Amino acid sequence: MFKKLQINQLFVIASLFFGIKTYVIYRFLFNINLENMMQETILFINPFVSAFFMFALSIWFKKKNQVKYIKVIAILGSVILYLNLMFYRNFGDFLTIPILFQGSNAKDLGSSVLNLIEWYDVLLFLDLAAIFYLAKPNVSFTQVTATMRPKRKKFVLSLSVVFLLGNYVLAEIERPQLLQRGFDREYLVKNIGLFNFHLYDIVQQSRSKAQRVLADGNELSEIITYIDEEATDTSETDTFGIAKDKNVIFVWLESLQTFVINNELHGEEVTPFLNDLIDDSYYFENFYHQTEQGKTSDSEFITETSLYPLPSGAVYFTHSENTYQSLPDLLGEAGYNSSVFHANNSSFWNRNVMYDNLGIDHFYDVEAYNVTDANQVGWGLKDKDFFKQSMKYLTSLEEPYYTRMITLTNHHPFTLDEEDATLAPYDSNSKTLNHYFQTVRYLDESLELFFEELKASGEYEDSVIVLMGDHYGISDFHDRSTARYLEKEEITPYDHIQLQRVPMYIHIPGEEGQVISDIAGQIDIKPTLLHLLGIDGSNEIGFGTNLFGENRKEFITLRDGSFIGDDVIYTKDSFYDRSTGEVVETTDALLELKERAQQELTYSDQLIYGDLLRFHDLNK
Ligand code: GP9
Ligand code: MN
Repeated sequence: MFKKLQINQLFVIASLFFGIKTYVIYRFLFNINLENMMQETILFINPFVSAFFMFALSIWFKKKNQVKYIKVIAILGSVILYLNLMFYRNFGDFLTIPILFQGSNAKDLGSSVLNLIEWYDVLLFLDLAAIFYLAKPNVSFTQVTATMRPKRKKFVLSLSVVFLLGNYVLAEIERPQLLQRGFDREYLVKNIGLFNFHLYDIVQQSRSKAQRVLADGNELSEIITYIDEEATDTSETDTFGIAKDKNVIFVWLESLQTFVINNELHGEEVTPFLNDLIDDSYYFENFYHQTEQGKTSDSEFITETSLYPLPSGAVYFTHSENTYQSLPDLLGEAGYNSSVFHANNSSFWNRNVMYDNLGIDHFYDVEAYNVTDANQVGWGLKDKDFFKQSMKYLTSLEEPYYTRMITLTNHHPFTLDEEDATLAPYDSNSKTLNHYFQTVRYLDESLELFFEELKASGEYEDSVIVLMGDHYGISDFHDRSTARYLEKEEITPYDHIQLQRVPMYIHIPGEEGQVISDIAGQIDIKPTLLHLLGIDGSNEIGFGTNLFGENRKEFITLRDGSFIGDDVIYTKDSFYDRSTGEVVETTDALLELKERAQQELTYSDQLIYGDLLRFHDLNK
């Protein structure tokens, strides 16, 4: 009564069934955030594209194994999906290789496994039942035979690869550099699907595991010698311990660059609060960010480890299992309790994993906040609401505490609700730059509000408040408009480096302010904070020096190999006079300085790739 099925039909049917199931799980059982039609579309296409690829491979097997292969893939795929679903129900995140092998999370899961199963989960295996039924040789309407000609086989294979590539191209359009940078497991899953995400994870993890296996502790001694000579400053100054036992409230200023500080737009100050704050803070006017592709997460990494981030990818993703000597760990030993406040998914930049490793005691992520349509814009909760809602947690922290608060509103594309804009936009060709000033002003106002809240709650007096820009907000792409704003003809390579300056404030209530012009960078934060808190960090391996020391290093290296010296700036194969921006002649002394500045990057990379700090720990 029915026409008999053939293998080529079975794999198509299997792909359809399995694709539908996968889509239902992605769309309705995971809580994946979909912001636009493009994301909806990719999420819809991907399950079928992946399933088609997996099942279509069946035609390359020997006749008798083809059906077996289809069954195995269907089972395996279903198990992977279902395990992820259970894990997701508990942790709101996807499985990764380290989690599987590390076992700690899985153990937590073990105890509550029954709670993670729902009655309707049975329906998630319907596709399996159907595939198995259709594949049965005795079922009257089924007879599986392999009759495909080689030409057709190749066609099917090419088709499945083209589908995959198409999916990848769409993902790249939606999220440029998705695979290089990783961003967030949720982004990866929603753009390339769970199965491709697992492959990606396997490749990433094996790469870094291999480098780790090959390393031994021998490389370490040369690095330690270098650090002792170059990056350790044991000079005594009267600032040592001036903030002893105080709380540290460290605010991350999203995308804030120094060029807006003490600057104007339409005759108005862009950042009135931050301008005034200079008067009673240590303000570092030549402070550089040193981040790369890992953006905010890179700035977090540099700050808390005094190591450089990696030349590509986010170290928070690629080396989250390494041994580090982190600031929170060290402060923990000194009796501090540590936390991070940030109203975003905990898996973004793999923070949930990395924070554990860095010894951060508590992460107040998006779940800790009440985010509504009215109080969010752009990337999420508006900064003013973020600070307001954080207060109840902040005031309940056990003292002394070290806490980081990561802002979000001043993030590309710098969108703001009209009612929150208190500065008219700029009027250049760059929409991005035009709106940047408005969100910067909003950030400035949120900080003012936060300081008021801190004072009202009594947290202010016992705390050191640190404010730091995480990285640039305006990229080279907007150079023409930036040049116009800065009243320059063009942005030269020298200007580009100077634009990498970000604001850095250390505000100690009761202390007088001071503007410090010495060159400084994010790499210096860890030793500087330890110094102010009166904690000995001389055994720590790191490339920064205390910003209050006398014998500071003579250069700040940026991640692309450019560096800033006391008198020169090096970038793009040329040296520039630091104060005038004029090209200066290359001398042997300058080349030697360049060698030294860049040597640090190599050492830092070696430490991370080889996970060398695990050996240092043992020697301690
Ligand atoms: C995301 C926020 C912004 O949680 O920190 O990240 P960015 O894109 O600036 O790295
Ligand atoms: Mn950022």
